[in-house]
Amino acid sequence: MQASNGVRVVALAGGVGGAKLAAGLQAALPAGALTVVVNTGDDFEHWGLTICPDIDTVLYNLAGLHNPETGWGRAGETFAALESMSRIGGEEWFRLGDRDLATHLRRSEWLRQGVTLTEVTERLRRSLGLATAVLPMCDQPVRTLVHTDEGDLPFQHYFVRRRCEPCVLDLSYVGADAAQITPAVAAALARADVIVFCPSNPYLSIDPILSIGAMRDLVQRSRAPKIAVSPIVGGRALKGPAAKMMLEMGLDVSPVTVAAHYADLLTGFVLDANDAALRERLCVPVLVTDTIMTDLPSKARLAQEILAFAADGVANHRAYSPKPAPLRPQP
Ligand code: FO1
Repeated sequence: MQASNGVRVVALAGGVGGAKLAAGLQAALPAGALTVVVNTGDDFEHWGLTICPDIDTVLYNLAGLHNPETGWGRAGETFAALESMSRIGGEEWFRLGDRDLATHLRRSEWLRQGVTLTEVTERLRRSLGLATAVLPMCDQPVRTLVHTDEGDLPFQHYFVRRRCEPCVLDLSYVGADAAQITPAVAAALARADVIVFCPSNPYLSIDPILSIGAMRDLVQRSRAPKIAVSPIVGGRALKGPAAKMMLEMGLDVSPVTVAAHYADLLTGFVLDANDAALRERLCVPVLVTDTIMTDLPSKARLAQEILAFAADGVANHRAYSPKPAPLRPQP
């Protein structure tokens, strides 16, 4: 679906930080201008259902249905099913609310009928009346496996059951080699005028997306400005284990590490004002601003600033090529 004035933005997102900026971009853009490509490495089978936390967190945030305290799950949620489930010996460590459960039941029913995850997500998006496109990174199952000092843990076991306490040694995205980029994602990237790397965990949310088929190449080859927003502010992650993991993996807990991690994919980087002094250490143009998103107006403001920063880059594209174009050999 194309927006009236033609601008098309693709956001790569996972987790609560990604969902927040997706909502901000939606508010800042014409209806239909935004496509969100979502991490599915956090997905898992639970209660006999296929749970897709990052897809649901994006859908709920875009629809304004999310729990504002946690960022995930539904606002005004009840947990009657969870209580009954635990009474009959069902697992209760992953808190599935009653409203949220309908999403998992309906998705699992469709998946069992052979409907692709992309089509399932499209149906859920339409049921919420959203104009923003929400695309899983792929239709094949990819599962983030966390290699820790306590052994290999499926993502949700690390993140929720063990509350991110084990020490992270490495990560694998099981199934990524066999997964293919979907036609919908390829088309969105091909026509993108701006690509935004949301302030998600680079290792848990963005890397799984980039690990799928030709994804990294398509992003790299895009002529669109590619802007990453630091998920690290003042030496810590605003939410989740990014800072703790970076320390455990021997990395500097710094936006500079994040920018270097994305390496040659970026044409611009967004630093929080707390980290303005790091500007000189980045090799791409930098926008320094308040990146803390507490409510919809702050999400929309950040999104507007990112889009203006990208537009400057488009206007003076030369200023954004991180390295000068190679000299053409003289004939
Ligand atoms: N995160 C938690 O810390 N505890 C939970 O019980 C929990 C339940 C949950 C249910 C549905 C859903 O969509 C997300 C849920 N999350 C929970 C968040 C989820 O683990 C993470 O948001 C992503 O997987 C990574 O950001």
